[in-house]
Amino acid sequence: MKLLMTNLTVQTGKDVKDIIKKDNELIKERDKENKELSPSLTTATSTITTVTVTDTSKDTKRHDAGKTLQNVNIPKFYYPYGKPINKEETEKILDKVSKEFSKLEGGKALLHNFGPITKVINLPLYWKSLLYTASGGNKNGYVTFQMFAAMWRKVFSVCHDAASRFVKLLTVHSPQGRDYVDEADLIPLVQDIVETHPGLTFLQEAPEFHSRYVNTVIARILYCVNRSWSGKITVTELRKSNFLSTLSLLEEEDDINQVMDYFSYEHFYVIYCKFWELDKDHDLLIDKHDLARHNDHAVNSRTIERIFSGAVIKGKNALEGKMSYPQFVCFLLSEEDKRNPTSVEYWFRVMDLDGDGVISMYEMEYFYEEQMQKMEALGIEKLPFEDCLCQMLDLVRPKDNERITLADLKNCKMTHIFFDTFINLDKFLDHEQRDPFSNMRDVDSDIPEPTDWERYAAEEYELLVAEEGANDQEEVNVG
Ligand SMILES: [Ca+2]
Ligand SMILES: [Ca+2]
Repeated sequence: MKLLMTNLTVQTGKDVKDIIKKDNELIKERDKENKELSPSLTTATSTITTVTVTDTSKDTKRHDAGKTLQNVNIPKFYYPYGKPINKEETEKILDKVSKEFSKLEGGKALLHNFGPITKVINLPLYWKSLLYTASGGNKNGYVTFQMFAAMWRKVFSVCHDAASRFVKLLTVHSPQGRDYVDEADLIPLVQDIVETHPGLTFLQEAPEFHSRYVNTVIARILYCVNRSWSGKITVTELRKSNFLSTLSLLEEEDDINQVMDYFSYEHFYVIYCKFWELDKDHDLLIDKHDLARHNDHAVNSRTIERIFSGAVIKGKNALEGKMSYPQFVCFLLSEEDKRNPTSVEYWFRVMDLDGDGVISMYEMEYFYEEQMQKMEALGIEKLPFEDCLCQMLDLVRPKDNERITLADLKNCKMTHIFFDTFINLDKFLDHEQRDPFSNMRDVDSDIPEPTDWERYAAEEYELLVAEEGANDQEEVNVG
């Protein structure tokens, strides 16, 4: 079947007609053999229908051929939101769930009873809080089978794939009927993970850390998934991301630190410690002077100014010249992995001073000036701007040599070097001393190499642990 599809795309006119004819006969034959086509076969066959109709819309004769094919009784095959569950199946599922409820005292399920219920309906374990909340558990204090069944029919009869179900479950009680998930919607989900994941049991004794962990995870989710920067995660964004598959992974992986995307406790620990160092008064807000101290003033002051100017961080805090903790999470992720797509956008916003969508020579010079001053102060031989510019144009190879667009930078494999040249002197000098190709990722390798962020987080974690060990030793000695 696959072969046939490939042929169809390269053939035109008469050939297509012939193939359709043959295919038509083939389908009839198969229908005879087996009335119920297997799902994969159905999909493949019907894909041809679509191709035919699109390809021949201008040609009546060929269009007729398409029609002939459509007249064949082909079951619906295209389910952009997943295949709906039929009535019979729904009843079966609800029957199973009902049995689970009947095991409970008074037929009432609390959140901790939702693990088995979630598994009975074949959903990933950590969807349990979603199901509980969507059934009215949070409001009511418990869920009855009737409440669950009402929710099930409301959500699962209209949403048939994981992403749309996820959004619907989180927004089912929203009065306006939203089609996106925001920061606040995700709190109960991550809170439940903190409370019940075996890899976070040690946090039971430190509830004060729960909200910090929850905020970190949610900031990371938005950073990676919410590609539109709107604060509203849509079904499409969710589908394009790896978030739901990562969420399923939590169930199989007891060591949460192995789940590097979003959930790693070690990553959280590093981010939070870095913030704690800067936030001297611990009000969970930092200003530009605090941020400037990050990594021993490695980030240029012009860059810091830009971050606080409203180019990157927005909202009430930003107007008051403050950066919130979730905003710091985005900063650190961007600063430590300048190859991440969100990071590229982050630094592009910083460097595009006039917001015209391109980085001009003037803008590069503005940021490079400060690098030159720093090099002078350190007594390092300076690379003149003209030479630096040549190097950068060579590195990025923009479509237009006069300016650099976001697309140019996204296409470039060494975008991190470009940004560090203007933003971070330490890293710039580091790149200068290294062979620029030495830390390029091996694209052909099967094993995914750690990202710059993962590498940074692992190193920092080691350092922090060693520091803590030394402090403990000191205390023992003093004691
Ligand atoms: Ca503060
Ligand atoms: Ca510009």
